[in-house]
Amino acid sequence: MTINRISRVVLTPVAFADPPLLNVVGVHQPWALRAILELHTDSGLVGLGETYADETHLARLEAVADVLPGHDPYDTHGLYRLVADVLGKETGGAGASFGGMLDVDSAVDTVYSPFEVACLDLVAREADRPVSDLLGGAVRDRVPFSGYLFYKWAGHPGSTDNGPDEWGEALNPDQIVAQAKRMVDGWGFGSLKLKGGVFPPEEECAAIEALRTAFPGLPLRLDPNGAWTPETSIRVAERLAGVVEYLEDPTPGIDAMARVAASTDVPLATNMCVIAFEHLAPAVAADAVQIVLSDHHLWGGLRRSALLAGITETFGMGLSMHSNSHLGVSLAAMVHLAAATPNLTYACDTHYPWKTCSGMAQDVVRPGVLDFTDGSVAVPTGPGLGVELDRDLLGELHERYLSCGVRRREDTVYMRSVVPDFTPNTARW
Ligand code: GKR
Ligand code: MG
Repeated sequence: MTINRISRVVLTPVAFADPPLLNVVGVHQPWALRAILELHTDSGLVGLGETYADETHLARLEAVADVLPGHDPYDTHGLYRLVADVLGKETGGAGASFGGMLDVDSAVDTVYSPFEVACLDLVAREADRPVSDLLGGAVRDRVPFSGYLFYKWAGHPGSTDNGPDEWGEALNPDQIVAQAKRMVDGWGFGSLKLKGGVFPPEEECAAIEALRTAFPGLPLRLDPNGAWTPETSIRVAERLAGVVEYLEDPTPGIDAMARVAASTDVPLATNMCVIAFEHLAPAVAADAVQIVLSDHHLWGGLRRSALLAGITETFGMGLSMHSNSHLGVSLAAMVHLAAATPNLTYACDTHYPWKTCSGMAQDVVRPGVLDFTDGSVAVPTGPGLGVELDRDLLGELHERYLSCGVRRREDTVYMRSVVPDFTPNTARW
């Protein structure tokens, strides 16, 4: 049998409009960045990946892209070694800023991830099977997502018309409930997550309680990204016991999370204190978290995320899925992974509904495959990831990248351009 080798690598940074979503470190910039990876083979197949596009990360992706031609897409272990070799001593930090929220020690997993996804896309396309089959097969044919609610300004302060965007302002419980109604009515979400860490915890608890009244049957989550001290977290857990299905990263760090966990029965989830394999042993030993949020962009691709799922199952932990602002190639990969992960029983996060601004092109994949019905996305059954690039859309979003001037995610810098004395709210309350 002839093995298709990678013959050409194309990396395209793109930008899409993003509303002013507030979080613990500041506010989303008007443009969110992503990089779209294409691996072409001798035989004309194209495998796709999607990742962050902060400039340091892009430079690292380019360095791997330069040496990849000739590589066998089946050889993902070899690919991992190759990425580690190329990065060499340059592995400090993720290379993506995560708005300033996360401290990642090594770039190997984040750089490897889109290449691995694109290799699996290639292998699955060649086999004429969906990527989920390479991960053990889909155990569900739809993947449920939760509606991701954000406090937000009415519009971006510097926007040309300076007026509200189509979502409008959400700075109090009533406005959060209105936002949730739009999410539930438009997408059919069957659970809701509120991004907190923006206002004092009493206000955010009031928003959760308002959501509980408005949506009596829906599981709710609150994620302040470590904005609270352990004492405050314990107080919030007492108030929201029986109201939230979990509290996500109430306080920063494994030790502080363990203190909170020891004082409450409310499950604690994280995508901040357990973000790499080396964090699992100390977190388990301290019984710091009951649910880990996986994220294939951060954990080194789909198969390493499946490995994470096995570890959480072994230790009796729950598994959920984290998201950052993303496009359809990432959504397809998330759906295949979630479909093929039996113990991923929580609805996954997604920022996808926020890509609705101003009638502009907002994705790079051809429409029709990844539609939300009843808050869930059908697992694509076509070969590979099941999504195809629309070259016109890709070109348009790349042009926007070139003209928008944003080169890295900087929530705090952007916030300070509006509120000069802003400091991140980490462990503030
Ligand atoms: O998009 O502002 C945001 C979120 O706060 C994101 O950066 C987080 O990584 O969604 C994330 C989370 O669950 O912590
Ligand atoms: Mg989180």
